[in-house]
Amino acid sequence: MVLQQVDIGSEFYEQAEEILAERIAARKKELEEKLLILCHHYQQEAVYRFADMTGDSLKLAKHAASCNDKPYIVFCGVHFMAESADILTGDDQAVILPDLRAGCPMADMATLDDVSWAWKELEEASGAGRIIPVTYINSSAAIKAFVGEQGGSVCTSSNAERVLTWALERGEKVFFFPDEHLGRNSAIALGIKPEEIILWKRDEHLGGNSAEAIKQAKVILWDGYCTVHMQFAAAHVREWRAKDPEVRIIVHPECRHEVVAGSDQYGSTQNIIKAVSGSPPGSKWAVGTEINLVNRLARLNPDKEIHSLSPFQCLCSTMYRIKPKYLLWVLDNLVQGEVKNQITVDPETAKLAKIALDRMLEI
Ligand code: CIZ
Ligand code: SF4
Repeated sequence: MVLQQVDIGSEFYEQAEEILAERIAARKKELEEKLLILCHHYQQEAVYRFADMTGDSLKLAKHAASCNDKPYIVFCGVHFMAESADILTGDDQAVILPDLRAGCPMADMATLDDVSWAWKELEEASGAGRIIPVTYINSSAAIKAFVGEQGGSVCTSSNAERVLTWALERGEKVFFFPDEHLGRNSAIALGIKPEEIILWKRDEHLGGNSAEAIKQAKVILWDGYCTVHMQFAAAHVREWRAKDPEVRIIVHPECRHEVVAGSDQYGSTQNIIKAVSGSPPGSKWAVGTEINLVNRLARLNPDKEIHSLSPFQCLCSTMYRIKPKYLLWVLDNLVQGEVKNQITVDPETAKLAKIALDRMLEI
């Protein structure tokens, strides 16, 4: 069933920001016993300030599962994150996404049909070699279920190298999706030769590769990407180096390899926060990730100089759809006993997807 965001009406649309904030705070108080509000690091401040817990997608999903006395989990993030939370939480907990249009373009670049088709072609072309699928957590529950069924694992941007190592110990090749760049950066960090890493182009026969290239490959990368992190370029790295030799450059591994290679360090959102917050006063940073997180780091670390690596505002526009008016709309409905925008993964898909998530947690 495809859910569509309904019109929330002028009562919410035309409300002033201060009024929305007051009403959200009041609703939160009323629902206190039953409600958990989770906010991803890329959320805007007007929403983030109401979080009971903040974090990356996995930390938030695990936290929701540990709060099994909370029947209402309002997930301020994107669709795949709410799905992961639904998979890990109990049947008596409802996971709610305040605006159903908050999807992740990267996750949408790997549909189950396309991946299953590519898997079939790849198995035929690679001969007897066993292929292990690895999916980044930024993928649909259906894709995670496919991976669970085929003996593979989920990974996050914190553990991609560890999961790749695990997969290469079990098979001859890894099929990694949906993010080409996290896959390439992790494979190169593990010392896999560039000629053993190939790109699978979604719309081409054999992904645009020869059967021979597939036989030689160790890592096969889906051609998905993050529209936000693709905005960071090697030229930005060079410009910062020329402008200020003292600046440390830290980027997310969803950036192109040339950006990661030019940086001083790279890591997941959690690792970026740790590195920047733990650096000595006076440190200077250029950060290659989503602008809401960069601005928050700057505000929380006034003793440091913190900038975006890019001269433009690299905003995740789908995360940005979670606005205070949508948060208030779901809370108002909860007070009246109505659960709006619930994200549910069907039990069979959830069971298989959980196998792939549990494998990651064991690795
Ligand atoms: O898993 C997450 O939350 C994402 C999208 C990135 C990260 O590095 O935390
Ligand atoms: Fe998806 Fe990129 Fe937005 Fe994360 S920042 S939700 S990967 S589009």
